[in-house]
Amino acid sequence: MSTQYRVAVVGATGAVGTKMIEMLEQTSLPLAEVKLLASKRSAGKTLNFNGQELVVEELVPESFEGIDLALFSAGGGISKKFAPEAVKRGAVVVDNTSYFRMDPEVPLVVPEVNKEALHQHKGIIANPNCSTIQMMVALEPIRQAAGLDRIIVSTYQAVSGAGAQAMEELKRETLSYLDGTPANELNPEILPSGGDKKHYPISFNALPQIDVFAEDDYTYEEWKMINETHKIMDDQAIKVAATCVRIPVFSGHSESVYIETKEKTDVAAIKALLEKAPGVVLEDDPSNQIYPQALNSIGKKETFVGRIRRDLDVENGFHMWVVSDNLLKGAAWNSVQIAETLHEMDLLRVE
Ligand code: NAP
Ligand code: 3JM
Repeated sequence: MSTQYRVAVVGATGAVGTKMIEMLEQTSLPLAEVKLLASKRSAGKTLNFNGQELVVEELVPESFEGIDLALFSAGGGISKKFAPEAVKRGAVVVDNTSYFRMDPEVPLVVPEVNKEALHQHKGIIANPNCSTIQMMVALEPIRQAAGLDRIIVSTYQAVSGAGAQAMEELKRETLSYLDGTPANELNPEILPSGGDKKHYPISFNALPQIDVFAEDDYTYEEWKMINETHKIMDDQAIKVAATCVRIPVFSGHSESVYIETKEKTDVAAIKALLEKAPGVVLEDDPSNQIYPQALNSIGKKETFVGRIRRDLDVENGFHMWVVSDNLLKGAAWNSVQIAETLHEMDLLRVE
């Protein structure tokens, strides 16, 4: 096929947007044009794309005239208002925010797991939450082989998942604390959640709150992991509980995942499955202290899995450690991978 795509990146100056640009520099998609969009504040700024300086433009509905593919990561409010404007003008939208994820008309896709759902798209495809994506990549091969009855996950999430300003906050607080400023004088302004009333230091801390609190005292981030797992695996019966924690790491989300399979299996079988699973790198050699680490995941597209052990009390219960670059597989790479998959399936168009 000779089509070349005109692509818009919405939120191009952000933590996710800048990684979108890097992923587009590496993509196999044939590109005719890349348009960078952000708020009025950034209009006129330039960003490098494949050695070329591109000027950032202010996002307006007309930005999408002539655009074939729009990658959104500028917050739910922007997606709500502008994704329909993009579709109206003939663009396919891959949206990184939570705004459309649970809409039954919108496929929620991790290509390694449920790319067939792309056939149902009506112009908008949702990219799942970063913490959900890496967990799905690790668990889908096990679900296919032995079924999944229950998942209990605790996350150790990097600050870059909360945006560029949160990364600055971690840096400022760390330097300030090491310079002698007491913890109660660090003046946090963003974390744990920009949208909540109180703010706490992230430097030298662990905050068991990501996004705001919701039903049953679970946070929205925890509800995202629960609801999105059901939708992506197309199984409402999987029991899921999540505890999401922010830690003072810049990039790379880590997760302690406990599962109970429906059928009998063992550690050796799970390792053999993950060894050949798409998008997974098995790093599991305790005798040589080999296991996934957040620092090593930075810049990589894969999900790293290790520390696989049987539960000592529950038959068919297993524990593992799952790590991935939250800005890549958790956001920018999964979005560009969705676009590449749409192209391969001849679905990168609005009917
Ligand atoms: P960020 O670093 O704060 O960047 C926000 C981006 O949005 C910037 O480019 C900003 O442009 C742009 N923006 C803000 N207000 C805008 C407006 N009124 N019009 C146009 N552009 C506007 O945040 P981020 O970490 O990149 O995250 C962006 C969004 O992506 C999040 O809000 C979230 O919904 C989504 N996200 C998804 C995942 C995932 O798991 N899939 C992970 C992280 C984030 P300026 O530079 O002009 O302000
Ligand atoms: C990750 O709308 C907003 O303010 C964005 C909040 C946000 C989200 C979200 O809900 O879209 C920040 C960071 C996410 C996400 O991926 O769910």
